[in-house]
Amino acid sequence: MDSSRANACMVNSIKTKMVKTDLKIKVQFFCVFILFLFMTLSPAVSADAPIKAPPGMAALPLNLPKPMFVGTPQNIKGVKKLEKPRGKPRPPFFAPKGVKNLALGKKISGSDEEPIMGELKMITDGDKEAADGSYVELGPFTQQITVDLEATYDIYAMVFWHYHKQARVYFDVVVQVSDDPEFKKFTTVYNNDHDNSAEQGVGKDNHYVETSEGRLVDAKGVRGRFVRLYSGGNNASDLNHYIEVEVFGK
Ligand SMILES: [Ca+2]
Ligand SMILES: [Ca+2]
Repeated sequence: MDSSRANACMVNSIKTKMVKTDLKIKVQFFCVFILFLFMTLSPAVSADAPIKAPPGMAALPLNLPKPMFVGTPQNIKGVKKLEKPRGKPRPPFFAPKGVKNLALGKKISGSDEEPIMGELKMITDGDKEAADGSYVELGPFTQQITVDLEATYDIYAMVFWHYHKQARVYFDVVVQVSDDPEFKKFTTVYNNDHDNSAEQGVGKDNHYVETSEGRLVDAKGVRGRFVRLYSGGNNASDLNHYIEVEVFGK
């Protein structure tokens, strides 16, 4: 082999090496790019993706009060059939588009018209905060309050707050809907009175810990004008409390 051929051979070999190195860099760059894409996109995929509303439905227009405690409360013992706290925000509740809180500003009557603290009208005044001065304290044992919506509506959900300054469980929580103020006929949408001590029938629903999210009950479109809520004391005392009751329908 003469020297010029040897040189040409060497140049070719260097060129091939350069092309290989160039390809290697491109492959490395591509891998880094894919890794970058994966890292930036994967949290959005793994986190709770927003749940899409079914056609014609929308999430309830809820406006929640400030939470007063976080985490799992430890001070509640000996309550049977107690629901485990979710530990994360409640998923959206979908109802037909256009539902609104029909209870806001509506008249309240009940078994204790002269509360120990506060006034019944505070139950539908829109204030849902946990502070002293924002809740109504009713007498001990079984008590009921009734909201008059002033017209008959299709009711899809109720959200109610007994108390949320500290973790509490209220007993004999029964919710009924009726078209007549005497409740001769009614539909029960929630009942956790497992021994019928409130005499509204034996319920199968869970006990639950009150939080700033309130208790949301699916009313499944039941028609009615009057909404009645019973309770029979709580794990801390025999007294009954309400901060707010919302009734969503149209
Ligand atoms: Ca209120
Ligand atoms: Ca009971």
